[in-house]
Amino acid sequence: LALHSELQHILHQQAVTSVYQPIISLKDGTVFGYEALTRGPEGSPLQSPLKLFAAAESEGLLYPLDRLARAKAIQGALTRTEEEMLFLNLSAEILNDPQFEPGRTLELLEQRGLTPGNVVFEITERSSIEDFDAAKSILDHYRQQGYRIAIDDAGAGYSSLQAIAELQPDFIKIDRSLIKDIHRHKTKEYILETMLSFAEKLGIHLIAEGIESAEELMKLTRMGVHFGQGFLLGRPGTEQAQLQPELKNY
Ligand code: G
Ligand code: G
Ligand code: MN
Ligand code: NA
Repeated sequence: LALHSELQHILHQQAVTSVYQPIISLKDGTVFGYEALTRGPEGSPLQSPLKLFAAAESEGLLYPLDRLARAKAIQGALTRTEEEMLFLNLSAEILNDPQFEPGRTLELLEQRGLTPGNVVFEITERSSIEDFDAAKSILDHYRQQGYRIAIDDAGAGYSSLQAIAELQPDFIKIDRSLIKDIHRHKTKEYILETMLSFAEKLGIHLIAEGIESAEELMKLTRMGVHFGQGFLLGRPGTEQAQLQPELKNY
């Protein structure tokens, strides 16, 4: 009950904010785009997005929270140029929302001078997609409108490589559990090599998540991973100035 009223309060006050974490091209160190990460109000038990979205789901308020979070993410986006991409997390459950149509998204993007071509929807692989065929046709529909698709947290969830291939994503984001200390674990390296070759054959770009050390960054760059994200390259924040010194020297 307390959670429910906290959520309703958050929705009513539109009290969520977005922080943005850069996604960097490992070839030349340039900013490829930003992932928007939603936060509840400071001091709230629902400040963490994991708690916020879990509560919304169990309280039957996922759809309105998702719409609010996406609107805030677009309004505050750091993405400034035609080339920079805005990565938006999408709960797989949202693909069942009859009201989830990109119409409003499009309007908000246009207000910011952005287009669907600037947007990558990240679908998490952690929870298996229940109605796979329905999800696929919705994603195909978005792709036709110019949006791009990423499979989030890949390697940590349930989707088979076959399922990933069928969704035909533009990007696969490799879960940070696979990236952690990759320079010291041969099995992680072999798994990533396999995913790289798989992705290359299908024309998919890989994004390594959770890069925290220079050793990891060097290894991933040498292996030919296209893009990277993580505390080493930039923490979630609201300013371009968030970029860490490591990156400026990179
Ligand atoms: O920022 P970080 O702490 O904590 O985010 C934790 C998780 O919350 C991540 O897995 C991220 O995908 C998810 N998350 C963050 N913002 C959103 C959002 O706007 N929508 C959805 N569905 N998930 C989000
Ligand atoms: O998965 P979600 O979209 O899955 O992933 C975003 C989450 O990962 C956020 O909670 C963000 O704060 C966190 N994150 C981003 N970079 C790093 C990192 O280098 N290390 C760790 N531990 N977490 C990170
Ligand atoms: Mn994500
Ligand atoms: Na992720």
